[in-house]
Amino acid sequence: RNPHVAIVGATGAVGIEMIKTLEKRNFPVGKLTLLASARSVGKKLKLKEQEITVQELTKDSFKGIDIALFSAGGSISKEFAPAAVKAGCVVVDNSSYFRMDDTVPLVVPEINGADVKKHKGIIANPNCTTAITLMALYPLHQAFNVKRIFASSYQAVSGTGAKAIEELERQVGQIVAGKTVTKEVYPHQIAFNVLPHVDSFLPTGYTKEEMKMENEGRKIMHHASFRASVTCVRVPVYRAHSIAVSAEFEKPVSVESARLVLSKAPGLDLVDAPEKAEYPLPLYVAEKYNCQVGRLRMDCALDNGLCFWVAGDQLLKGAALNAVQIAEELIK
Ligand code: 2RA
Repeated sequence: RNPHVAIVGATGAVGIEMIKTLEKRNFPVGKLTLLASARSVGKKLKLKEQEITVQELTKDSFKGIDIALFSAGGSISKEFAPAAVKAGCVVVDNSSYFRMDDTVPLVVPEINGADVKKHKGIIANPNCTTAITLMALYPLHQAFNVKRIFASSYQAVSGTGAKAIEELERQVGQIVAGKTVTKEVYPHQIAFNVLPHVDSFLPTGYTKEEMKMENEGRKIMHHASFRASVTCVRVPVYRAHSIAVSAEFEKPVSVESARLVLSKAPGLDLVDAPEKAEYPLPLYVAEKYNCQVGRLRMDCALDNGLCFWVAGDQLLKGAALNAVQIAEELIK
């Protein structure tokens, strides 16, 4: 029989994309259960013209459910994922809570899809910035053995959730109308600004978000010595992340050899003709499944390094698409 699927956090920005992605990819859903907090109970969402009413998430919500896609924050995953596993469910968790747990595979299917089968009930989805970056970095690693990267991210407000998307929209309108700008989500105005502050600061001066690239990259690429120095920046873009990367390799790399590797990489399109002003743009990569890479050039400050620019939809490859692809691996 087709699996009974639940989505925890169904009314959030990622949850809604999960429903759309299940439908668009014709995932064989036997039944869909939508779970959220009490304030969302009664809302109706559609899967293939079938209207489904959101139910309140409880510890008993998982009876008879085969796969539960979680995207409701780390505290909800911490509290409810074990109960879901106990009820016989396999959890695909988009939060950061279980990512570094040794018993939990952390998976980008195009990279380490085989790790899905090692699960003990929970499989973690990587941070969106990590997933999007690795879609270009991993093929290059396979060919040239990456040692370390230096990167800066340009992260869409969708990464903070629906309220942040609304904040950007509201602030732009307030500015255009000459009104006072109001802030509810970010510590500073995000419209016509950039914030070098994603997630919380650590004693080292990096943020938690910035360290995810190295921590998660090591686990996903099975590359324990991988190093990444990253600055994560929130930018006034709705739903696609972009990352500027300088990567240093063990084996000699060239733009031509890198281009050849990237042109064959799964889930990635090479958009690299700067002379024609063609390079990945977050405004246009939004709502696409594939990530895009461009601006390839030899790094002028590294002995054997390559610079590139990679962009991808934060709600899709950064979250909902990757989670559904993991679910697809589960039912293979
Ligand atoms: C962000 N990567 O963009 C984090 C969580 N989605 O805010």
